[in-house]
Amino acid sequence: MLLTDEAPAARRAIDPAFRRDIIDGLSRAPKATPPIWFYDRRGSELFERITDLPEYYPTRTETALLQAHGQDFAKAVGEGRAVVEFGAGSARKTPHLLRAIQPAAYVPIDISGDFLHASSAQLASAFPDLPVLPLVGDFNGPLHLPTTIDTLPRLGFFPGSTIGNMEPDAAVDLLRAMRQLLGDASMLLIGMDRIKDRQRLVAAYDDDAGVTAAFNLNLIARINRELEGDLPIDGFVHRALWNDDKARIEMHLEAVRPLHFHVAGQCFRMAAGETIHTESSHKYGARDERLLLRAGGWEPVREWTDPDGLFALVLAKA
Ligand code: AVI
Repeated sequence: MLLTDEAPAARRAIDPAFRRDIIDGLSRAPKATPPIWFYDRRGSELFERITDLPEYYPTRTETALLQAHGQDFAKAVGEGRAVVEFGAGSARKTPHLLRAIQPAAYVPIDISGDFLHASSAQLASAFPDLPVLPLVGDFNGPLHLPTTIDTLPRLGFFPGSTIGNMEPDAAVDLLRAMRQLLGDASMLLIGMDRIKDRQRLVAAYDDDAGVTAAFNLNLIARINRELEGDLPIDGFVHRALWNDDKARIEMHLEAVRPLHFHVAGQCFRMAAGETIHTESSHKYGARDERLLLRAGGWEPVREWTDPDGLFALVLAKA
């Protein structure tokens, strides 16, 4: 049962926050833009392709954990909760959880409305008795849950190690905001990517087929299309590197020659070799995970990992 009152995508205005974030990001030194702007329609499709790449272990490892431990989740979480998924995207992993815990409602939240509505419709037809209440929005900002779930205890679901795309202080703020949004009786099931050898990490963000490079470079196409930009796509290359000090993968767009371009009427210059830092993907050790959750107001209660310890699903209570 799909319940939605959103306007179709074609009628939505371009987000002025995109303009602000890109102009601010290109004006600072070093240049850095927030990763949320990767996810236009093409970016979301490219991300789906990334999740199927042989080098990109997080998605299949987390999916296997969700498939394998359904009974454990049901026992630990109980029936009749409203599942609130943060950054639902295509929600490909969600059916495993929904089947296992039999929730009373499902609220997928995502910034990309087109994608969200398509995946919500699919889920609603696979679970005809489940109220599916999609919410288009940025989970980093204020959100209002549908009033229909007011009386239900909530389970926040934040898979995919998306928390890793935030700086640790922002991650703590987000966990606190989730705690506030979901309420006292809530639980949170969160996916976190573990620290592992550098080679494996870098390969996951710089695949042989070049899909992650296309995903990164798509930001330039989006800026040109939506913000009257004239950045030369062939003036940039994709870079992925492991920053060991900060325990994170960084993605950059590196200028291959001196560049001079415009965005929304403003002029920018880059030296050859200078980069735009487009994404960080922080990785956490087992103790770091728990520390982060506690700092965010959540008490970890259980944890599931694969035999190689690549990825962890952590269940926490408010
Ligand atoms: C969405 N997020 C968790 C992905 C990650 O692994 O940090 C985004 C991504 N960027 C490049 N590949 C995947």
